Amino acid sequence: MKRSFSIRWPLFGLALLVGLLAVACETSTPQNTFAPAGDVADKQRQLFLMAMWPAVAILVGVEVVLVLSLILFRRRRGRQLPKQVHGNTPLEVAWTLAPLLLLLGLAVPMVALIFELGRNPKAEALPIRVIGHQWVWEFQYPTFADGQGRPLTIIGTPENPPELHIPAGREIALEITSADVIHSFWVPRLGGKLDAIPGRVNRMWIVVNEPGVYPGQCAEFCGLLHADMRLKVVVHETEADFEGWVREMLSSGSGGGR
Ligand SMILES: [Cu+2]
Repeated sequence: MKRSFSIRWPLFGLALLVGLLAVACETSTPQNTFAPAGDVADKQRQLFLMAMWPAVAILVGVEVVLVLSLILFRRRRGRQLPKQVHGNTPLEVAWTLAPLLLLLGLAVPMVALIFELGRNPKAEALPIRVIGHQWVWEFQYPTFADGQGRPLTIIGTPENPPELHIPAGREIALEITSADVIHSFWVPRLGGKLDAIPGRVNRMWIVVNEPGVYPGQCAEFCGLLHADMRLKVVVHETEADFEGWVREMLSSGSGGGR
């Protein structure tokens, strides 16, 4: 009888999938959460890896035992049915205690990290208001005002996304809100997403240690031009560089209130 099913196609599909999966290992991409450039993103990555590696070890361990059992103890001609067993107290106690201990062990550093990430920004942090609009971000620096006392304000357009300038090494207190619908502020290399909700201020702190430019985007579908609701975080090497930018913005009048 001719076989209509060939093992070649599933193998080919598997190889293709593994190849595609391997492409995701590239870490030099601009919005990669696995290439953190700030304290918050780095701690979030630690949290993820702390949960992932034990899970990978358990998956591999269980799968190896499963596959070996399937092969070694499969039904063979002439082989007797093995002795049938029901219940094994030491084994059952072990597989109840082991996950319990593992979870408790993971909970201690994880809960501590979650609290650290969720804390309020420090008093000396630089406050910046982030306001989501359909479909552009607005940034206000309440500590820097123009001649009329209006805060330095940066707002872009969907074609020309705004830049959020900050100094390296200093804690930044972001106060995130929205003027219309729900948006989500996300700069993957600096920290996780936080929703921008009308009528509510969500707070988040970030510290960026490496000067550079970090792209981000709205991460909550907010209407037709959602995909264009981008931003760039520009991190200045020193506080003096940053203040130079602030003065330039205020004197050119491009920054003052809308
Ligand atoms: Cu959006």
